[in-house]
Amino acid sequence: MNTTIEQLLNDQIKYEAQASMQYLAMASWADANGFNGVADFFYSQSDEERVHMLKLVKFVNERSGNVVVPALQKPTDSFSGIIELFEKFLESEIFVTEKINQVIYECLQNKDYNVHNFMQWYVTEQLEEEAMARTLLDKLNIIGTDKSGHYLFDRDINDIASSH
Ligand code: OFO
Repeated sequence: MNTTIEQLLNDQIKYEAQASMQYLAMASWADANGFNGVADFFYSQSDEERVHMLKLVKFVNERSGNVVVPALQKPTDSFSGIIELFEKFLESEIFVTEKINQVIYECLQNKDYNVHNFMQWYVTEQLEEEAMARTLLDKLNIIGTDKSGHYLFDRDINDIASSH
């Protein structure tokens, strides 16, 4: 495997791991602040990002590349409210999409169609996740700071997410 691509895939392992830990911190904050639906949503997002990370680890190993399990930054764990949680969620997904696009770009430059093909799964996944993050943030922006609206959002979030 080309060393640039190998490095980018290792970077991507780190971004997926970082997203997993960030969503875990968000789930835990929501749990501690009485938003049980939001907590379940982020616990499961955290699990999904870990799966994304593992898929990359296994792929790099299958291709006889060298996986470097990364050190991570401490995630943000204090938030002003659930709107900030979802702003952060969208921001994180946009960041990951940009990084995936960078991997795709390098694959094309290096004519590595195998990795390019593998990365298509991430492209599709990111489209869905970004769309879901935007939908949820749009709903919250409509609700604004209304507490009963936040109560209903928390109650309904997993239905909204699963029907997305
Ligand atoms: Fe949603 O970040 Fe993984 O791919």
